[in-house]
Amino acid sequence: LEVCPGQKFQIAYLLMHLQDAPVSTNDVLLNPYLASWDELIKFMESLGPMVGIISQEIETKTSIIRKLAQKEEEERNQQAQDSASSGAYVSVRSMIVSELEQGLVNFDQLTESGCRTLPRLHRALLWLQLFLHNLAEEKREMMARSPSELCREAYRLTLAEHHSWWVKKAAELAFVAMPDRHFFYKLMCVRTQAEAAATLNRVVKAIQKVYDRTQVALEKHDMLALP
Ligand code: 1Q0
Repeated sequence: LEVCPGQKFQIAYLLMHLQDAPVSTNDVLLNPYLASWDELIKFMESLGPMVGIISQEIETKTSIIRKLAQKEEEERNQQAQDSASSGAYVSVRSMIVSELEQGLVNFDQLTESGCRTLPRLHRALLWLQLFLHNLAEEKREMMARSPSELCREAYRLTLAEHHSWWVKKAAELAFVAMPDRHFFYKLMCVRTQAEAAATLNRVVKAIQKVYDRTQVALEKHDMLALP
């Protein structure tokens, strides 16, 4: 994918970060995972203040993991002279193992950990995948529907299940701010639905791989519903 001139959000960068994330046969690197979210924040920022609450929430969640990683790195640097040990927050699986060992994960009540934060981003990724998949659809019935409708529908089928009443209300407000199809075309530097579909389907595929691997890792440790 090529970079689109004059735009902050770059779908090419989003795709690049998503494709950089899978590592070994079943793991996901956290740096590119979080970088994907940074790129999505840029998209949200181009939509204006109505959706500021959402970009702020993503920022909060990514910062929690980054701060834990930083703290862990500082502690590791103080302890080990050999500096050969690699970080706990390199990948999803290394984070899970390390936080369990450190006793950072609480299955009964809310404590700030990477392991309870990741599933929040993970669920949002499922929403995004479904939304972009439907936005890519070239069938006439689907193309007749606005991004705003597609967004709402995808939300109700995925993320909404995990959200409180007031968060759902806030989400409904955000859907209204969703721009039309042409905004998305411009954003991706494409002109037709066929071109949009080609680009979006690459992103959807990349999300799928990241999502599936994260899902398996979280499921294995029973972490999908951490409080
Ligand atoms: C216009 C876009 C609409 C997006 C639809 C999702 C709406 C969600 C509304 C969320 C408001 C956030 C308030 C806080 C929620 C938290 O309670 C919740 C749980 O955390 P906790 O700590 O309370 O247990 N947090 C979350 O669920 C985190 C994830 C919420 C963010 C939803 C992700 C939105 C992603 C946006 C990227 C849009 C990209 C379009 C790309 C187009 C590419 C061509």
